[in-house]
Amino acid sequence: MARTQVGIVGAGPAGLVLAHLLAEHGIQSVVLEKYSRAYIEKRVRAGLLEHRTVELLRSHGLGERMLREGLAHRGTDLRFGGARHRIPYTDLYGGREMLVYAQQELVADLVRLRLAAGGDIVFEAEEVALHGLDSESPRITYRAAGEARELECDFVAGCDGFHGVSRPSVPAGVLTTYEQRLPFGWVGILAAVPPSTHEIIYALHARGFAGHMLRTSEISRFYLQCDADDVIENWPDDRIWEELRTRLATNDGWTLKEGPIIEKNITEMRSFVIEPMRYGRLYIAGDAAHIVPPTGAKGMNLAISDARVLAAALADWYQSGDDSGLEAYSETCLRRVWRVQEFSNWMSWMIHCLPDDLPDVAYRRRLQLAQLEYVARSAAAGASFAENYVGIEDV
Ligand code: RFL
Repeated sequence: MARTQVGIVGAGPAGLVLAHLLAEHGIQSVVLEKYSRAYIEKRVRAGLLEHRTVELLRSHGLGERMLREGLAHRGTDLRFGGARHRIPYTDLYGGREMLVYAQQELVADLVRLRLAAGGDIVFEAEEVALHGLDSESPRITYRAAGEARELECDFVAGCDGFHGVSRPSVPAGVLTTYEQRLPFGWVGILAAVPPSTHEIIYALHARGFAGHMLRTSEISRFYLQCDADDVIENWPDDRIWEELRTRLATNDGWTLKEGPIIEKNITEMRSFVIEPMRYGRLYIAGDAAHIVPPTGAKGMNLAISDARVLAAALADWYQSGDDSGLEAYSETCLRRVWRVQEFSNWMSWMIHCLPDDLPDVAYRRRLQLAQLEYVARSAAAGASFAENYVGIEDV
């Protein structure tokens, strides 16, 4: 049986950042990833990095390409009632910028750097199963390259996303689950067209939310609010462009650049948290432990934040036997998780068209406008938005 110090399930942002940070402390790990390297390096997801995420990656030598190719961002364009309102979040939050850099590019960088440093990542690891999590030497069984394998560890890090095996490996009754499904979804598209904006657009229109996010100078990302149970077959390309034109329109002559759609899908808007984020020697991080609706662009940032907390706690344990960081892991992470839950929930309700069957919907729509006006016009409200959006430093 093979042995390592920390067995990491999942090569997403949480698992890969954790492997890097542990290696800096001389702690060995093996990362077990269900899919191929080519697949995870092409999987389109997040794109907006908080200032503290960028600083973490940069300060650990993981951000060289990200800093070269990423697009720095200093403000957001909030649209409602046909007017645009710029929220200069960098000015409102101590000069901190955000960076647009696609998640799959970051994953590709983290994989390349890990392998170059001699790190162990097993791709296409199938049938991963966790055993003895309440003992001092948990084991992971899996199949790779056609053979059954077993890995003994001191700790298991469950970084395998929302649909992984780590969370379901915890015995029933240990975890408390909190969840909410929002009554709308997002049609997300990637189009081969230069951006029509320098800054991310969030627009509320009577027909629903529309968002224009950025990727590169040739590729743009757009989102449209749809029904929670809608299917992508209802969204031919013509309808998507028509809705984007209508919902993003302003009364000052702004125009939308259109081009071929290269990818489209529907994302559900879900909030989910488990407590605690640990069981015995299993520590759960990232989407495996919590999900936020994509509105606030927080999921990947939160996943990397968990990895940072876990790496520091494990380093203390290995260096001096101090287990206080590990004992506090769940509580430390959950403080930020709930701050981000509240922000993502607040922003989601502010920027989506409320469904007609919601109780008191007429009243709530008026409140929503009052809220948008306040964020757009008040420096204090703008500063609160900025602190959360750019990434609150201490929670
Ligand atoms: P990941 O990225 O899902 O990685 C988990 C890894 O585990 C593997 N895996 C397994 N491996 C072995 N055995 C198993 N049984 C396994 N099951 C799964 C998976 O293949 C995968 O490689 O989780 P992690 O590391 O926690 O990272 C979380 C982020 O990926 C996620 O929160 C973000 O993508 C969310 N998100 C955004 N986050 C941001 O910070 N900024 C954004 O701008 C942003 N935009 C978004 C988003 C998510 C979106 N979708 C797809 C819901 C936009 C969208 C549309």
